[in-house]
Amino acid sequence: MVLAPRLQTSGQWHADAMKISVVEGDITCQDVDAIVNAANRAMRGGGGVDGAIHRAGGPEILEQCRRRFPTGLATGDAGWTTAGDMPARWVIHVVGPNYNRGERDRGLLTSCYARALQVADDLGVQTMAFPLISAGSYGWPLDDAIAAADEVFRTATTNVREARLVAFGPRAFTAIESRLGSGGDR
Ligand code: AR6
Repeated sequence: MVLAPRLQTSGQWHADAMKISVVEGDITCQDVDAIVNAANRAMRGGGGVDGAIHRAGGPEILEQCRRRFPTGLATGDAGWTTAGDMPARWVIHVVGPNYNRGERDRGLLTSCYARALQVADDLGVQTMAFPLISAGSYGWPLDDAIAAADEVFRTATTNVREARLVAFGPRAFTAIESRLGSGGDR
């Protein structure tokens, strides 16, 4: 599916100083300091958003993955590369739990968002865009995948000024908008 960037954009919700927002589109087009990749433990590319990021960024992302992550990355952890040809400067790669294969510890999913924000702080990132980690081929139920992201965004201590969720299609957009608009479960 090919989507124009920012087909829709919706409101802004504030959690302390960090803005939480949602756009519908392709994360590779986002003009932010860092985009987050939903990778796998091998850290050598893949399908879904991982494939799109490697294609759009070009071969330097894989080269850096090989150099920086010779043995891959643990589930729930995050690490960075530069973003090659994309508008963003950095890619922060995370490895979500594979729900379809029985990895259902929700702490591993929230850890991806928390670790991504920590790595972003290390890099001095102010604006970043996230996909819905684990909500594609790894099969995490959509509403809970959104809730996990929202919970971390609302409670994290970070210097990041904007966390933008990128919805890949109208169904995800509507679900995210509904969650953010409700103010979560605080
Ligand atoms: N921009 C924004 N979101 C996207 C894009 C895009 N270009 N493409 C897909 N999504 P997935 P996972 C959404 O499967 O579930 C890969 O093969 C998608 O609709 O990319 O964490 C990796 O290498 C969904 O909402 O990641 C791993 O092996 C979300 O991104 C495995 O898939 C995540 O879907 C990771 O599975």
